[in-house]
Amino acid sequence: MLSSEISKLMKITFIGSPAVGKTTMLRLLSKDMIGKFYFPTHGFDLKTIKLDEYHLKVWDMGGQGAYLKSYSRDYLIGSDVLFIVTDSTPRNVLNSRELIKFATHFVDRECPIIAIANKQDLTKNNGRMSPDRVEKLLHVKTYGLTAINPSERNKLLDIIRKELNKVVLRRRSKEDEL
Ligand SMILES: Nc1nc2c(ncn2[C@@H]2O[C@H](COP(=O)(O)OP(=O)(O)OP(=O)(O)O)[C@@H](O)[C@H]2O)c(=O)[nH]1
Ligand SMILES: [Mg+2]
Repeated sequence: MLSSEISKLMKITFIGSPAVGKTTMLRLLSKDMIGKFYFPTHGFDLKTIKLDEYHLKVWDMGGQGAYLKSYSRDYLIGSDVLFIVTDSTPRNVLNSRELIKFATHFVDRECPIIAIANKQDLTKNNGRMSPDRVEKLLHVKTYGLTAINPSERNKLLDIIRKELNKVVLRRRSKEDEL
């Protein structure tokens, strides 16, 4: 396989607390039906998705503690972009902060860690914070999303495309330096 082909095979990883919307994001990407019921992911789910010239392997990790602790290491290794998904409530964002610290031990130094402030359809009365506020608390680039809304598919694709393009550019400029 040519190195240019390898660079188009990308591993995208979603991690986050239970019920924040990781599987819903995966379903949004793969155009599966998005239901309102919550079925916790046991272990992990994996789908391949074609985006422009990229072949994405999207890993969706069950958020319950047992899964996170037992699989994280193998699961996170080799990620090209790591998405920390939060439901945008203060309590969950604090958990996400811990999760970011934990994950940095397992991903490459070059792997971008990006937050998704999901459930932006919820009202502020429900404790939903804006993506800017979440970004200030997490200190990582943060994008807002409403994953249950099928019309947000392009928004999520644009986020992934933008972050992958940055990864590829960084890698190319490193290669040029050699
Ligand atoms: N209001 C609202 N609900 C959402 C949104 N995204 C997901 N949900 C709901 O949140 C619940 C949990 O969604 P999942 O995608 O299964 O959550 P998860 O992060 O995969 O959970 P685990 O597999 O347990 O880690 C479901 O009832 C979804 O319908 C959103 O943007 N807004
Ligand atoms: Mg899930």
